[in-house]
Amino acid sequence: SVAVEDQKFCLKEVLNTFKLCLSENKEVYLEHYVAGWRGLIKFLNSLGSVFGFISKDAVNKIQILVNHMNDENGSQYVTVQSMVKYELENELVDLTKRGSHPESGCRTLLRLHRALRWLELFLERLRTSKEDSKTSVMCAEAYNESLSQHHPWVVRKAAGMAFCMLPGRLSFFEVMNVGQPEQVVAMLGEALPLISEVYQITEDLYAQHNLLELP
Ligand code: 1PZ
Repeated sequence: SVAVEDQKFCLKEVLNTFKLCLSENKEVYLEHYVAGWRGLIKFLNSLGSVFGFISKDAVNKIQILVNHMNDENGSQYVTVQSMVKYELENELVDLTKRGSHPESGCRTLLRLHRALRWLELFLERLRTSKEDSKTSVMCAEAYNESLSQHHPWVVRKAAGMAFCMLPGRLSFFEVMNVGQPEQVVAMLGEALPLISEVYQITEDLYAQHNLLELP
């Protein structure tokens, strides 16, 4: 039926949306960036309700960005580059401490951007994993190397507990719905450079404008 067809979910399509993210002159389209995250969240939700507190925060962040894209200044929110320029020129970003712009596009996207680094590290581990590798360990290592540095103790604790609930490597590959493990590995090999490039371009842009520590 149509309903079942709708639920069919393939991680390959999601990771491919990161291909659409980059414009010819290497700007990052917010529309596709957000679409990529939507797909990842759908995937996360399919892993179980223990990940609800994670997806809830991500959904929240995405909604903030979508609201910016849909409001009267939406034309300034076409790419990450135009968003940064617009918000900085119009003093719409809290630069050193939280103030009148707690939901700036810049600080909101930064949270997703940091999570994208986790994703990159995690997927790279998954790609090169052995049959007996544990997803929970790969996930925790990737987290400790990236996102955890920006999280308080309580969040790190909760995240660590959630990681233990991840399905094993083979079931995890199955949920990705890409095919045999070899096909998953091949797909990851294709998708990872795209994700890395989007990450690096955003990272350089934020570094250039001193935005990497936005409150
Ligand atoms: C497959 C297993 C999924 C593990 C995902 C690893 C990320 C763990 C993150 C746990 C944190 C969630 C609770 C929210 C924390 C927020 O405080 C922070 C900072 O935002 P602020 O408080 O400054 O507004 N939010 C984030 O760091 C964004 C986290 C987004 C995580 C998205 C994960 C999507 C996973 C896709 C899976 C394929």
